[in-house]
Amino acid sequence: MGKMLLWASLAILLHLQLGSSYKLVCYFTNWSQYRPDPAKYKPANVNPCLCTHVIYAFATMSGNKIAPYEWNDDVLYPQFNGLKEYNKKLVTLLAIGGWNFGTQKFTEMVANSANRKVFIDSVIAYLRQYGFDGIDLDFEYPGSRGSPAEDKQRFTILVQEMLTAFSNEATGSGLPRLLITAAVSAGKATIDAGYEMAKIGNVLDFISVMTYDFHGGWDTFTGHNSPLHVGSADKGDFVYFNCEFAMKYWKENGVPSEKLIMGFPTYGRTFRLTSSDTSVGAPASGAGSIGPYTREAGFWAYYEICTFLPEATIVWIEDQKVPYAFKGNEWVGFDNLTSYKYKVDFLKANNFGGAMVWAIDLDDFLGTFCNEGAYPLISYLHQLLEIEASDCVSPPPPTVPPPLIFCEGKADGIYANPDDKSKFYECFGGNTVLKSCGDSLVFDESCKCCNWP
Ligand SMILES: *[C@@H]1O[C@H](CO)[C@@H](O)[C@H](O)[C@H]1NC(C)=O
Ligand SMILES: CC(=O)N[C@H]1CO[C@H](CO)[C@@H](O)[C@@H]1O
Repeated sequence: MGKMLLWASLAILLHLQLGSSYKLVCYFTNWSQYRPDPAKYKPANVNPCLCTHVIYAFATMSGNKIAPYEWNDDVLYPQFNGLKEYNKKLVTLLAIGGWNFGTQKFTEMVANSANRKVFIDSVIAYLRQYGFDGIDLDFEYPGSRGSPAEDKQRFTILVQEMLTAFSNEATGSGLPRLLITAAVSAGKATIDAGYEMAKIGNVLDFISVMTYDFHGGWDTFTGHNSPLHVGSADKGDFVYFNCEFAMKYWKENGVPSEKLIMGFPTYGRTFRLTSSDTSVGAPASGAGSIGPYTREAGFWAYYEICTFLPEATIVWIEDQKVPYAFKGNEWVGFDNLTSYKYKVDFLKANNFGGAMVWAIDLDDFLGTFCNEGAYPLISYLHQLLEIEASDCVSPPPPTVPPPLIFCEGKADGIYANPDDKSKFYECFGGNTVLKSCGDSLVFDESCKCCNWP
């Protein structure tokens, strides 16, 4: 009995000292700064005590060298890396590429050793200049979307050469070696075409599998954005379209499980129903309405979803362990705390290395939309993964802009602003978005649009 207690307290002590070894990797997106208040998100909004790794998305490439995207990236980078003053253990990475970036510049860069060297040298100089701890390669995807088949092997060569160069630089500078990570596809066909899994798994510090976007407005039927398991309705290749399959596929093909990080979306994907069928697999004609803050067809942030839920019908997909909701002809597959719990249990049972979140700015970061506290989804991941943050000093919380109440009790639509003709209101589920006409235009009631005065 006494021995048992001793072992138990030793285990607790060890655990306290070492903390959990899981990673919580959170993406920050450069375009969230352009969303309307209160959804506008800047590096100052990042809670430095929440995640173990934060990744700035995205940098671009010019003449085979890494380069900034935004006019103010050189202002945002230092703010972003300044988060380390609050959390000494926070790891910052700079992501290059992404979906909209396409493949062409990656293909040119990996094509020969001279181009790769120009790229690798520029990355080292750039990361050191701004104080990032590493690079996150978001090549979407080698061997697909216009990238030729041989990019699969060339991508391996790139990461191998990068590791050698980063190691040499660390020896020379005396600084810790820069990290090399990648965000990779969760689609079987794309994986097969794009990655020498065991080889890159040997070199990369960790691999984030993008286990989301399995279904969306591009399909002709409803389906969940990020189901944990295969669904009873899945036929043919659709049996591969789930987190469980993708994570196990990467593991079975030779990547050490603790290097594999599972993707957790803080957003959902929407559809427009075309019949009275509201089930999973129901006919749909493309994406649902754009979100008032994220303004992208087929895509709602968690803070847009939670304001849709009170009047919607919510259904739990039992075999896939994720919820969806519908109202009228709008249908959204999303994640909530319960689906996150199932996913974390799965991740732990398979010894995966942790969770990756796309994206930190899509959670209810102020806590004003969902009334579940700030960052309800990511805070829950932080808790479930037992992230140690005792050394982290929270900075003063960012000032919360006063809520706009114009739309309370009003129908969805566009309204003139009685106080300022250069602006107008957009109402969505009782939420108020104040928009500007821009240039020297004014709001015109007759067309409900911006017009010349
Ligand atoms: C998540 O959604 C399901 C389906 O509606 C629900 O049963 C569950 O309670 C939700 N979880 C939380 C924490 O609200
Ligand atoms: C405003 C904006 O979207 N800026 C850039 C952020 O990074 C992406 C890469 O996916 C660029 O396409 C954008 O121009």
